[in-house]
Amino acid sequence: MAKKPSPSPKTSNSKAPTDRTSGTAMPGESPQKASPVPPDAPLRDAYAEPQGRGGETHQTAEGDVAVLTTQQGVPVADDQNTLKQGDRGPTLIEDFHFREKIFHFDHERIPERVVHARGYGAHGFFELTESLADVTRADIFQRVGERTPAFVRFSTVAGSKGSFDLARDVRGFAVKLYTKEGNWDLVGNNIPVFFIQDAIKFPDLIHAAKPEPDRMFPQAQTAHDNFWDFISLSPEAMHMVMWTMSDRAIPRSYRTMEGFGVHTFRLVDAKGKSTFVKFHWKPKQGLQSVVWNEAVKINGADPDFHRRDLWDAINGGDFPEWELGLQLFDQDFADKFDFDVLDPTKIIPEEILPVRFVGRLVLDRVVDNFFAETEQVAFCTQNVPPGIDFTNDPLLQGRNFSYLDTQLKRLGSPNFAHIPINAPKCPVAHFQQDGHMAMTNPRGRVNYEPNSWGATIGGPREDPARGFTSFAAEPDGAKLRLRPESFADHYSQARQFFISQTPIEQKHIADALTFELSKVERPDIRARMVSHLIHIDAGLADTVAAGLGLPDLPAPAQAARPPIDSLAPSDALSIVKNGPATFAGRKLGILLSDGADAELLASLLKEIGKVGATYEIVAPKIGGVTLSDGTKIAAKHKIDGGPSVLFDAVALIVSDAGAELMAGDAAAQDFVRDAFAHCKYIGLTPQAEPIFAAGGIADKLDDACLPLASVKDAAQFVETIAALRFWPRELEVDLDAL
Ligand code: HDD
Repeated sequence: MAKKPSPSPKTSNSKAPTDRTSGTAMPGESPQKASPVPPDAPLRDAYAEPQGRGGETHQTAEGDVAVLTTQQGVPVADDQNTLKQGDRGPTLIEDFHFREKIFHFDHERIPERVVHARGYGAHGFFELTESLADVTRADIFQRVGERTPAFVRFSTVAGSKGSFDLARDVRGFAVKLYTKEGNWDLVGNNIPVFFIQDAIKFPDLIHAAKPEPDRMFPQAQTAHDNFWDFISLSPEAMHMVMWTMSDRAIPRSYRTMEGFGVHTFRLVDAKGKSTFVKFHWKPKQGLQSVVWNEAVKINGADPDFHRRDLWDAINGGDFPEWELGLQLFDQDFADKFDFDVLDPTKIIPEEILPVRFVGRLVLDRVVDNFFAETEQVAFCTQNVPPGIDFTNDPLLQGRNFSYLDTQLKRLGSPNFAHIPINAPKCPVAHFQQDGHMAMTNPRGRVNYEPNSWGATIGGPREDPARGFTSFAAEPDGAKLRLRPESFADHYSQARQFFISQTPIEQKHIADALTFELSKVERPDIRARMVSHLIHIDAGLADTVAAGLGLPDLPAPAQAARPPIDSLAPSDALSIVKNGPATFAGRKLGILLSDGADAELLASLLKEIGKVGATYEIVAPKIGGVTLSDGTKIAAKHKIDGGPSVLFDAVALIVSDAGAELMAGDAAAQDFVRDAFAHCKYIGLTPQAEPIFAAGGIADKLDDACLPLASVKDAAQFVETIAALRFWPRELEVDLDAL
């Protein structure tokens, strides 16, 4: 808005400023406040209380209400107006309260994480269910039943802090365990392998995946030239690409994904004997993902879908839980295994080496403050307690170097371990001191060792028995800059992953590759990618090539080592084969109209409650509906705010009149069409038929469109929807044509 030259303070009261004379609200101001201003009223008369403080925006401390103070503890009298010379300024730099408030605001942001910027955390505990005293001295694994406090942060990798939750991406699964012998950070992902074998390639991988540097798009997605250029030039990435193009990269919830430590680590016992270990987190909730078309729509309907899901589940007392599983093996197994156990692009199939379950991780408390906890939490792969140790996996070795640097950059001080979320919950005693924001400098006269000040004031001492000792690994050979020959097979396990999927999961992988590569502008990059797929599965390569409209199938990429095509499929790699057994923890969307059958609704809600699931009511108006028995029920969503993509299954309980009204509503049509296209189970009263007819699917209803004709049907419906999706629909119906 144009400003007139400022009148002198002396004349300022005689005439209201131009901005204030219209009687309409200025931006950020409520119309009610601005409307009483007569055209030429002096500012103070119009806006101030008799005391001249600025009207009803002041809320003063009375009774038990705390007094607002500055950071120095000085009580504040007026937080609405800066200190001015006269009514209309200028503002005085003497106003220390204003200066401090704005200064602090100006510094509220810290650098977002260079990767995994968008994340969400929660507190909980780890409980040991089986002692590992025979293989490790790690304190956390000694006493069955003992609980160790935990903080977990889930994340996407590529998107910025403000990006949407359902990007096609790897999910971070970082666990901080506050053990009695120091913090253990297991900084893993929901995918057990990584794109690259050596940490020196990490900056290139991430540069290629993030938005392209000149245009700064696309945000939070790998569907662009740079990513596929890099990937198609890095055959080692092929195994992980199979995972990221699968539905694993669009999980339904953080609660329904697995976590993996990825690398081979070591457990070390009191005598220094080492056992190799791979860590797994298996969700009690079962595995579940969404489909791509649904993910795209969820991002619009609720960009915070995963955050809200975790928040609601924990606050609703439905605490997510994972079992900690270990694959333990010795050097002999490592020597005989088909691949190098130090290669982070390889798994050890569970069928070859079963997972031993030794504990559970439960998340039972949301954070008090997102910034203080989720944003400031600092994970470092090198945080391990005695009894847990590293291997020479070159990716892990590089990570151990990187994370500490990152935390200094992000949190701005070497004292980031003093921040409560990062501070160990066991005693800490050392001579490190000072630096920015030091909170817990050592006390006393002595700040060095060795010293001769004696036990009382001399400070902490080393403990060769309790202290961390590294496993005494023998050096492997000469100093070289090369990739071992044993890391050279890039396709065999990619193929194994693909053939372990159900047909519908294989179709989703082919669809995802076709979609992503169709966003790549350069045809040579598309073709180069297909040249790798030929080694993974000929049918997959053909489907993607046809989907992209490649004129010819390219020649196969040159393989550093001929792929093994005899690896057996592994059921553990499929999501569909590892889904839940009940609808527990899932959400039913119930679309209601006025006149909906009250009895039927009551019995459906009862059944939903019985299995430990939740529901949300969707209705034409947010005020809710009046049911057949005259009772009113509030809605959680208006139809266009509660599309069916937000739910695991849907039910439509409507009256004839209600259905007729909804049939003409595009949002209601989308509600049923999307639920159908995403292979969801749908419960419907006979009256709902016109909505399906308007959505163009009345003649396609199948075995997963279940009648809700009477109260008796409710129990059967809730039992059936435990299957979550009716996949045959996608193989039988051309859902793209809907
Ligand atoms: Fe990393 C963050 C997981 C390789 C360098 N990484 C970060 C987070 C997760 C992972 C879950 C987020 C932690 C949080 O929630 O705060 N990273 C992995 C996995 C990898 C991996 C499973 C391979 C197996 N990372 C990796 C390499 C490097 C990094 C090879 C560098 C050499 N990662 C970082 C980082 C980040 C990070 C730059 C960014 C923010 C942070 O550390 O705290 O240091």
